[in-house]
Amino acid sequence: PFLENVVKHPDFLSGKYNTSFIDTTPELFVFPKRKDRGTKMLTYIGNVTVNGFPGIGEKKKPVFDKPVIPKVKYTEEIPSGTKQILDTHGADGLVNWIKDQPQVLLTDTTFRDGHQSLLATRVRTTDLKHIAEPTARLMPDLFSLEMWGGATFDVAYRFLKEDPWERLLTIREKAPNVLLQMLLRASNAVGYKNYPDNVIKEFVEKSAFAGIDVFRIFDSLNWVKGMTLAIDAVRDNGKIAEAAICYTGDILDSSRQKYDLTYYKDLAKELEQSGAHILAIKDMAGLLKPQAAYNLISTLKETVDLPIHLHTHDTSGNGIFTYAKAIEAGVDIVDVAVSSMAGLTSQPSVNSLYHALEGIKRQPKVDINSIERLSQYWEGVRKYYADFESGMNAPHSEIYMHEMPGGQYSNLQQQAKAVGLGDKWNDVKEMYRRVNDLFGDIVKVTPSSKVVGDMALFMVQNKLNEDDIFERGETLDFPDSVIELFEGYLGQPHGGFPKELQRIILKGRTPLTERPGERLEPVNFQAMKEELFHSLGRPVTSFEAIANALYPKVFTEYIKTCDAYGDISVLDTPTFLYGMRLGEEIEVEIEQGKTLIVKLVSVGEPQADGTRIVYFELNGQPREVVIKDES
Ligand code: 3PY
Ligand code: ZN
Repeated sequence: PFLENVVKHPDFLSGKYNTSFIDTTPELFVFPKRKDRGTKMLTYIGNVTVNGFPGIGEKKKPVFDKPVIPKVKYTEEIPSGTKQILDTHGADGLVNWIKDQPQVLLTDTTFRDGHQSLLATRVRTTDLKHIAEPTARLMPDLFSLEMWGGATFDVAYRFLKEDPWERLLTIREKAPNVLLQMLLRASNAVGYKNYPDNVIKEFVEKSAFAGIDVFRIFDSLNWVKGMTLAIDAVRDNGKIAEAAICYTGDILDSSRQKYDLTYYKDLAKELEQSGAHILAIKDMAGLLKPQAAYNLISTLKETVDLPIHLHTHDTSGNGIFTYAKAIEAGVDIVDVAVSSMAGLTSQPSVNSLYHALEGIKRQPKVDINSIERLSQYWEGVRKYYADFESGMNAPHSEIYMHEMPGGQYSNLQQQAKAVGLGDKWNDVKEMYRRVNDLFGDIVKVTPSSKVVGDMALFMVQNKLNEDDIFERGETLDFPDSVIELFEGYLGQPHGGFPKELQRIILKGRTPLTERPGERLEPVNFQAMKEELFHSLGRPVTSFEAIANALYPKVFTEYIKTCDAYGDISVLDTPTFLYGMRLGEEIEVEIEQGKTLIVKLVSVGEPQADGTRIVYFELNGQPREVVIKDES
């Protein structure tokens, strides 16, 4: 504690003293933790038992059946797969291999977009970890496993209080045979705004180092200028740059000329010239109708010499039909999820696609019995997260009206609830579409979709319509994200911003027209690590420095939670989300071979200061923790 006081002293922090010994002997500064691991964990369990989990609230823990992990022979060698092709033949060798495959190839999105789209991205590493190796063994013919990026990075720190890098390293170890894929929002990395160029380069380098092979790169306005830096960074790391075009509008609707076939053809050519190894069509909202898929894929096959990877969401219920038409047109790879995590706002089901293509030459190579077993596991896991389901339980053809990305649906719904608009969800969806039109019909995908969502919430909450915006806009405090979009901080939309609206929102400020990354000061990672060293009192890894550069507030909160509760990623999901029932006993493996046995004995009545004493037994010994009752 004495040393800790010294290093936290203002004179010490201000650099008045020579502190270079910190860098050379960091081990001196690893301070003993004040509370032991057991007490910290009990504090977490006590807190969630008394106060509930954010987004769920105080709720008695349901009784769950343990998800059944399919039995596989762990002693046998894991069959080799696409990862070995990449490692042996390089990115170009892999591209040639894709082109030689007669069957359609598959990417399994269950570990990322599947749960991002169905369960507000809440699936925890522990539930992925248990099924990663069985997946690698039971689906060795996958093109890739999409398991990282998109919203998973932020949600891991913000809500799950776990380290997304750990997730990547763990899955890499358990699935050494398939390519691991992530979704990278180009200059927005895995965040919601543009970052300096060196942050993007550092992020790509460290993600590649930690195990990512395929980077699906998209720009939320389809602005190629915003994508090339990320494409180059991926290529420089010897990995696969899959450049994506976000599909919006409807090429079958001749009254919507803005996003027609020519628009897509031109973009595809530009991305090929920019160095893409694979072209992705990212139909993030599930707007690509079957015949549109046929027309688009056949045209693009004639336009570029790249393998084409199609991504859709099954919200309308037409996903399998869309894939069947795309496969007929020669698409190389499609994105699917394991059946019990498929359909609706998620990807189409791999199980269904397999059966749908029976008798067709391009039927994918999968063992249907194996994927049924994987699906049974996921059926069990999904129940844990029931409180994060969107409530959508049938196909929604209204998607063609509001055009909301599948990955946003359940998240925006949570956001609406959080600001008291839970009962106005239908109004929010309708307003979402009206905001799109107000903004000049833009591509809606993270983060541009978040801006449209923020504006829709703002308008519904303040009972505003389009006329109000034009008539009273000068007096309105628009959400920050809206101002940033119109300032050009997310790049430039096709056809430019609506000028009058831009003038109203910016209230006289001049918007950017160049690439925001060119303007932003590079992050000095070395200085940042030193600063973090001082504030955290321990050396930090490059992974942590990146997280801090991407979202400093979220990262700081995460560190605080770790200090208060220790590593809670080791808790089983029901306990993590609901705490414990009176009299319940659980086992927690805090490290390999070291297990704690925790029993909840009783929860005391509220005391005068608003706290309650929660009584546990830890390995048979009585323990109590004091919890502030927030109710
Ligand atoms: C994301 O960026 O997280 C998406 O899934 C966009 O569709
Ligand atoms: Zn998606």
